[in-house]
Amino acid sequence: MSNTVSKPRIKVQSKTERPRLHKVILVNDDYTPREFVVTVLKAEFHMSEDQAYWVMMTAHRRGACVVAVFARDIAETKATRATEAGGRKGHPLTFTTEPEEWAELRASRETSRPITIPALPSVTSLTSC
Ligand code: TYC
Repeated sequence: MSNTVSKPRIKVQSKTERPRLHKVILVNDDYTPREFVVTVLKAEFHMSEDQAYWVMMTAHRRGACVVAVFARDIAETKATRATEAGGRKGHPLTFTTEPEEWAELRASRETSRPITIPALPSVTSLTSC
């Protein structure tokens, strides 16, 4: 039998892990009608006509636009639902998701609720814009 006494390895977790926030991104294409994009944004993301129009136009002009920021699961579900809404009508409309570092920082200071940022100027940081 060995005389070696090994210390129990205990990892102390100092704080509760916060779910990573993800951006939902609207991607431009050449085929989906503008009015249809606006309709989907209003239905899936509860935007007003004006908000939806400007998000659609930003994606149209710049290639992509951040629609909103949510916890990862919600972002993925919404992006899938919105993309499928286009697919059902035969449109190539696409919503993607990606991690949002800035929103995580802000949420860690303020609240864990999702932050909706339609047509945020920081969209310029997107590689696709
Ligand atoms: N570019 C499309 C058109 O001219 C409209 C459109 C805008 C499509 C944004 C997708 O994410 C999009 N009909």
